[in-house]
Amino acid sequence: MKAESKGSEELDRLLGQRWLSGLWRVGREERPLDPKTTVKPHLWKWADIYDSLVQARSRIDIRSGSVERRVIRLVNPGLKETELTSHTMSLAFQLIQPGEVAPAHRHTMAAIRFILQGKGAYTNVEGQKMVMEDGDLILTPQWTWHEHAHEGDQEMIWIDGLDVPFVQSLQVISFEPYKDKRLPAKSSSDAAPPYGMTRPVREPSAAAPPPLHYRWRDAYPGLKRLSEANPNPFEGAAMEYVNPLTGGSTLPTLSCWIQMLRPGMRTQIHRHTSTSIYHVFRGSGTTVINGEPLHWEKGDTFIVPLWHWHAHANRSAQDEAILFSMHDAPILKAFGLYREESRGDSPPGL
Ligand code: GTQ
Ligand code: FE2
Repeated sequence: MKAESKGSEELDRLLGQRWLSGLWRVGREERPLDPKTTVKPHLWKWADIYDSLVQARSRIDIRSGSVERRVIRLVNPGLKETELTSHTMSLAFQLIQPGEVAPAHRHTMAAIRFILQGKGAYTNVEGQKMVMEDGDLILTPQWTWHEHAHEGDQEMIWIDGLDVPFVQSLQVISFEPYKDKRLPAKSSSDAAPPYGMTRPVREPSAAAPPPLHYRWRDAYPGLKRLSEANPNPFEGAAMEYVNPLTGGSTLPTLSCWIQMLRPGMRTQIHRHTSTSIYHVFRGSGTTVINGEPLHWEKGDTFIVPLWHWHAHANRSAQDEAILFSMHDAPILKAFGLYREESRGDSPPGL
């Protein structure tokens, strides 16, 4: 409660005129015991996303140059004014047609792309051309030049995940279009190999570029093996895409995971101060968030806001469920703000 006495009102007014404020004006609601978020749990259905992309395909023309990307963003029902997906991350779907070029630019926001369907498109990041295949993860670290182009014959769709709201909250957004029509690609012999753990031996002054491309064909066998071995009670079999040069998270602000729930698997309920956005790559299941079930199937995307109790279940008795996800946990961990709690049971309804 704010102090209401006449003496303090006068003092508050006086302090206000001096661009000062007494800490007694801060109420209980601004100092909650538990973290409070305006981000709401939500499920976006694939049928709605796909239909929206198809409608945008014919109406949004990226050849004319007035629009640079054919992208549809997920809007959190708790963040209608800003049209953000969460308070730290934004997630979107991008569609590109054969022959199209999404022109080069760079920005202080970092981006990840998880490829959903199609063949023949590539992303050029700083001259390194990466051909996209379903299930691949491709990184665009902050302030790197990037262009997408499509040389194949089927439309391509992928997920874009960015740390836009976080970078916005720090007021450090910079965005620069590339000076030329096309971003030159290095010949494959000049390019650093984007896959795996080897790299060219360099002169001492030359910094090694981080890996940018994690292929499904490399990620899946490890995931499968983990799921047969030792699932984590809260996550099932979950693998984080790491930066092998640092041993750290996928990007400084974002951690990406690929996760398998075996048929019939139910995870235990927990909550943490990081926010997670999940995309259903395969299978179907249910996630209970603060007691409310969200039923998901292939192509759906859902968000678990921070400090919400949640647990996942694979509804099928035969098929594996695979979730791709993006988390803002690296931000919280970097500043000592990551906290996690478990209740050790599964919620009713799972
Ligand atoms: O493809 O470069 O969804 O710059 C948002 C901003 C995609 C991109 C987004 C971007 C891009
Ligand atoms: Fe971009």
